[in-house]
Amino acid sequence: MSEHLDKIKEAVISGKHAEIEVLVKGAIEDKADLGQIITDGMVAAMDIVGQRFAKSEIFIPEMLVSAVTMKKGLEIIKPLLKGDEIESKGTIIMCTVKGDIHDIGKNLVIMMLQGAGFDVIDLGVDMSTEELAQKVEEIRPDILGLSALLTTTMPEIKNVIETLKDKGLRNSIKIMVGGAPLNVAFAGKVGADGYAEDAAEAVMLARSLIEAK
Ligand code: B12
Repeated sequence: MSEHLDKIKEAVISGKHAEIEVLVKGAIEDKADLGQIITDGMVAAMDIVGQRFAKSEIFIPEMLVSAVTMKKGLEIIKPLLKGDEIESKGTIIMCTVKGDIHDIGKNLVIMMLQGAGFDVIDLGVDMSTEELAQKVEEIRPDILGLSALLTTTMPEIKNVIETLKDKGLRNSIKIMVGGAPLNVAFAGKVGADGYAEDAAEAVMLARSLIEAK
C-alpha cells in the first residue's frame, strides 16, 4: 500500500499532473485509505514542495504545478467523501482572507466538512473584508471559517473579526481559523472561537462550535 502512497507523493512533488488521476484511482481500487492518500501522499508532498521553495531549490512555477497536481488528485477523492446525511449539521462560510490565494487547504477542509454533513458556502480566495461582512449579514451562517497561509495575511483575520464586531455581527456566529502559520495562541489573541491544525480537526472543531452555540 505504501507503494501507492509513495508514487502519489512523488507525482505531486514533481508536478506530474497528467499521471495523478491514474495513480489515485489505482490506490483507491486497491482499497487505500482515503485519509492516508490525502495526508501521507499529497499533503506530505506539499510540505516537501514548501521546504524546497524556502531553500530556493524550486520556484513559483514548480510550486504551482504541484498545487495543480494535488487539486486534480483531490477532485477524484471528493465525491467519495460526500456524506449521505439528509439533515444539515449547520451552515459554514469559508474563504481565504484578503491577499491570500492559497486555497488547497481551504478546499480540503470544505471537502471534509461537507462529508461530515455541513452545508458549506465557499467564498473563494482573497476575500475583501467588507464583502465578507455583507455575506455574513445576508447568509447568517453558524460558523465562519477563515484561512491564511502567509504570515503577511494573518493580520487580516483580526481585521475581519474587528469589522464583524463593529457591524454587530460577531456575536451571532462562531469563528474558526486555520492555515499553516496559525496556532491556538494566535486564534485566542485575535478573538476567534477556535483553531484547527488540519481538515480532520476542523470537522471536530466545527461540531464542538455548533454544540456550544
Ligand atoms: C502551493 C503553494 C503555493 C501556490 C498556491 C496554489 C493554490 N491554489 O493554493 C502558489 C504557487 C500560487 C503560491 C504562491 C505564493 N506563495 Co505559497 N506555498 C504553497 C505551499 C507549497 C503549499 C500550500 C498548501 O497547499 N499546503 C497543503 C495544504 C493541504 O495545507 P494547508 O494549506 O496548511 O491547509 C491545512 C491546514 O493548514 C488547515 N487549514 C487551512 N485553512 C484552514 C481554515 C480553517 C477554518 C481551518 C479550521 C483549518 C484550515 O487544514 C488544511 C488541510 O489539512 C506552501 C508551503 C507549505 N507547506 O505550506 C507555500 C507557502 C505558503 N507559500 C509561500 C509564499 C512566500 C508564497 C508567495 C508569497 C510567493 C511569491 N513570492 O509570490 C505567493 C503568495 C501568493 C498569495 N498572494 O497568496 C510561503 C509563505 C511564507 C510566509 N512566511 O508567509 C510558503 C510557506 C512556502 C515557504 N516555505 O516559503 N504558493
